[in-house]
Amino acid sequence: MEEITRSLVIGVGGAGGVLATRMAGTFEQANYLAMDSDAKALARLGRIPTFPIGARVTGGHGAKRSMDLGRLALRSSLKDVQSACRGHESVLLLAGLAGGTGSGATLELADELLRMGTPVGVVGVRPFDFEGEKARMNSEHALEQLSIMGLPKVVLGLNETLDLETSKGSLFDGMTNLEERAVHKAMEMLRDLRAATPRTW
Ligand SMILES: Nc1nc2c(ncn2[C@@H]2O[C@H](COP(=O)(O)OP(=O)(O)OP(=O)(O)O)[C@@H](O)[C@H]2O)c(=O)[nH]1
Ligand SMILES: [Mg+2]
Repeated sequence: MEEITRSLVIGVGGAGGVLATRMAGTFEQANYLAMDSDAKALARLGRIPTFPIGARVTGGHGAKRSMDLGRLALRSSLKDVQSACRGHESVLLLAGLAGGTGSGATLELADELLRMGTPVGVVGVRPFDFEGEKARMNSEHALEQLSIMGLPKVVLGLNETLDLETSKGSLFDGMTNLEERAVHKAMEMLRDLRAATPRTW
């Protein structure tokens, strides 16, 4: 009983997988999945189970910053995704919102979880300014849609790591710092989702 009512943390897309893997290293009281339309990116991760989506629509090569392709990737694997999510008391999504998968698949998955009646929250990462207009648009659109859905969300900006870089050290230090803060926020959100969920045991 305890096992099947655990929360599930899903890293969606490349950055999502990295964040979920990092979180699994510090927080053992959840189940984890790394979900991506990019087979190579999944193969680079260790530690947590991987879950390829959309092989038929992306050929396993990722959504290449296309939110529509990210949405399609999730929808084309919907049955498997539903099975993986079923039986968890809540689901937390971690994603880089600039990516095609990180934006599109995250939105589709959040929508599906709402339909399933599963409490869901999102911890998202905004892109660097230098990633360009497409990245910014994906991220802003995803945030807008998540707000319309009324989902709890926390967002951290990659640009903040540039400030840290100048004050404290390398970009790597800045990224590590951001990822640690994202994991911390994710743990807080899981606690909040848990507190808001009626217990069935
Ligand atoms: N913190 C962090 N951010 C990352 C990492 N890798 C990529 N990002 C950022 O995450 C955002 C989305 O990039 P990806 O995760 O590569 O994109 P994706 O979700 O895989 O989407 P597609 O590749 O387009 O299918 C961008 O702003 C990247 O800069 C990472 O390892 N750590
Ligand atoms: Mg990718």
